[in-house]
Amino acid sequence: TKRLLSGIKPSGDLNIGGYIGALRQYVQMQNEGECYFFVPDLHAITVPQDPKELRERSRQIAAFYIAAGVDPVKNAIFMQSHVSAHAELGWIMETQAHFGELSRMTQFKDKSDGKDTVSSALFTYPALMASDILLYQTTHVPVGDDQKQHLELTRDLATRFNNRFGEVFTVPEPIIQDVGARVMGLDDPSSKMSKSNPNKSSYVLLLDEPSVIRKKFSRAVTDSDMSVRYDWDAKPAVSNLIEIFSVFGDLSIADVEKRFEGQGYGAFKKELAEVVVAKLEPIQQRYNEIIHSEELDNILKDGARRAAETADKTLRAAKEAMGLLVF
Ligand code: AQP
Repeated sequence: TKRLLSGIKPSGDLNIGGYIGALRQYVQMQNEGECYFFVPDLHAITVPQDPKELRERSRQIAAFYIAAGVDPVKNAIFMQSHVSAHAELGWIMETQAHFGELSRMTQFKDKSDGKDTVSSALFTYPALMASDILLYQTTHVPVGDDQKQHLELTRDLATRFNNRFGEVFTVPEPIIQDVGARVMGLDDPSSKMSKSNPNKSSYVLLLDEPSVIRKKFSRAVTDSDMSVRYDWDAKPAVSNLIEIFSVFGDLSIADVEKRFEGQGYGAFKKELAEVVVAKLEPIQQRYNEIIHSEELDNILKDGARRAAETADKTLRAAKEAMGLLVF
């Protein structure tokens, strides 16, 4: 059977990029195998976080997993920091990762670019991500375009470790989707829609109210050509909006183009806002029911217990293989 793992960092409020690239697939994933859905809070703290906000957002992300339809009975939903094996295997994977290969990670380059200081954990982040995946003997990892390189490194580290010390880890395969693999900012189609972007009009949040969603789409950048046509080279901003429409409106790219043939951007953006509002409404409703509930605490406690059962086994095997003393 397949083993799948995925998570969304509590580094900001969840937006439709994370929904398209991750969350919406979770419901489907749980029917395809044994799933681990975690909240990578240890990853979030590789950049400065306000403690109060981090605490709130960690709950929020977990609540969104459930609100989107993940079944907490069938799947483990947990906080990364509640399963200490992540940090421990993270250290072990750092001993296997090379400085040079970590230096080539484009996410590190992007995130450190122009900063006076960055944490050393931002640099070693991919080793921790490898441990997240490898602890559960994950066979498949759904990744957005931006995480492909990290997954490739995870595969290299797993293979390297296995070759040196014996078969401990499963080498995971990526699952990469075509549409929406990389949702771009509404203000700038050359940069990814990102939770930590300080420009609030660059994204639509999953918790945005309908009026805010309408306003954000009406202000989204387009181009001067006026035709709703899918062409990433010539029309990146419009192509990005077409992809968002395609996912939220459950239409193929071609059908979106056809529907707005001969119409300007005004009508397109208006309807785009409506399909997004409609899809988010039930998710927001369920979210509001559970966000402050004890049910959520219990799900996270139970999830951590179940996750640790699997993770601790792998950690022990890795330690033993390397020659760390194990009783
Ligand atoms: N814009 C996006 N398009 C497609 N997929 C996306 N994902 C995130 N943003 C987009 C996918 O969601 C999963 C969880 O991502 P994450 O939140 O853990 O990390 P991230 O990709 O670094 O997200 P952000 O929003 O850019 O956060 P910050 O700014 O804090 O780093 C991943 O599978 C990701 O591909």
